[in-house]
Amino acid sequence: SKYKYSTAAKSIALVDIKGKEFVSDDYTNITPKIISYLGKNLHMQKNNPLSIVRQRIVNYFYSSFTQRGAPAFSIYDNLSPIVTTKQNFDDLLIPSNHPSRAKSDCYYINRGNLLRAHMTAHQSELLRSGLDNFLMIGDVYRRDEIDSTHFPVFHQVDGVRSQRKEELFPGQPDLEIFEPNYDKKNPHTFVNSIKDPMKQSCHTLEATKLMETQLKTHLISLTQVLFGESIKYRWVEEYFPFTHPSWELEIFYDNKWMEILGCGIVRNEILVNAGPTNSIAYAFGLGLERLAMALYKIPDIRLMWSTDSGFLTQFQNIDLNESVTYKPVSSYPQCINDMSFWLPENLTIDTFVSNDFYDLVRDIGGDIIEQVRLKDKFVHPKTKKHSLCYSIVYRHLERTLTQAEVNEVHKVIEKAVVDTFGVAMR
Ligand code: FA5
Ligand code: MG
Repeated sequence: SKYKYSTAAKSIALVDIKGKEFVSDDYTNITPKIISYLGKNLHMQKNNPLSIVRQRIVNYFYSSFTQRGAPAFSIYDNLSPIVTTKQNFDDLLIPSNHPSRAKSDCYYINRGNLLRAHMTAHQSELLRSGLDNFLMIGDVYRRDEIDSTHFPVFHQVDGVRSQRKEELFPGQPDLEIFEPNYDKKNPHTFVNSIKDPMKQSCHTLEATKLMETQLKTHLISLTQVLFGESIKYRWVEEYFPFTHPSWELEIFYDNKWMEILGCGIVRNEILVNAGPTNSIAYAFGLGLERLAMALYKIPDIRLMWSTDSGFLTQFQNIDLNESVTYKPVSSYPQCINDMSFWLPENLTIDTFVSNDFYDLVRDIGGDIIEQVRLKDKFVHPKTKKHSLCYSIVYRHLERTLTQAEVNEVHKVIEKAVVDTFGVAMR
């Protein structure tokens, strides 16, 4: 059977990722399945919708911002997804107890290294190398739920645009980026607060407001270039540890609001730690899958990974700005099998880590897993034993699965769940 699973593989001492070896520890939770996605670079594959959207975004920034006739933005689309916790979190002022660092949310190689959870992980190093306007494009990895808009690997375009006083306020020498008590020569002596919802304490209101206007104008015109002038959108206030103030942009698609990006004014501490002490910057991060799904009406995020010609030819040699509506190759039937189990004494329905369960299901079933949903939780009134029931939805995107084949996979998953979590099947 091709659906084999060995729990022994979890205790390997060395993790080999694309020929590079890492020593594993109590944080290691990266799986062979996830490692197999590294280097696929869908955002660079010619006929992949993600690559078409990437190209359109790059073109927008290339044509909208030039310096002496040359593009003002540099593009980084080939940075290794293996990053340190310093890059992914510390450099971005993400506190050590922040939930986004949890083992249940990230793919850790070991305590010090992980697969980047966002492209913002590269922001500080690129600022440190002296760049002021740049885009970072690549694959990001997150442990998450399983449904039509979530996949553990997706793609982001992150950007930074920085300006000095003369660039932000040309011909207005009396307008300042910084409040008078901020000393550019000794920026570390200034304690920058984000208590004021309008701005960081080091920045003037004029500079913050002008940056906010530019940021929002640029991202809305990008959205209109992609979806047309009539696209419905709204801004939502947000919080990110690395920007202040911060927002998210939502577009109205398929009768609901869908978040497409997060953005804000870069925390001055990040700029100062990386070098620049006299500029202000905005940053944003947007998801390529969500844009491609909305643009081409692609109903399932797994299709981005399709190597089926029925999918790829629909995007072959199309004009970049051509409007394409994905036509389902055909829809194969689903098989839904339930799995109920009693938790061992050391676990409760609240401490059981569902992302661990989802990963195991995906590790074994691979891409035929369409969705996993929690169907029922139950505490036995007498024995006080805890029980969970999940529905696993199986569907192959390119052929019909037989119930016998699904049952076989389902059994292998059951056995692995018993071995891994110490549960008892009901
Ligand atoms: C971030 O990742 C921030 N790093 C973005 C940012 C950059 C903010 C710079 C400020 C400055 P967030 O987790 O909201 O934020 O993800 C950003 C975008 O990625 C989302 O708006 C969405 O378009 C996409 N995204 C996030 N999670 C998923 C997912 N599970 N599947 C598909 N797309 C996703
Ligand atoms: Mg968000």
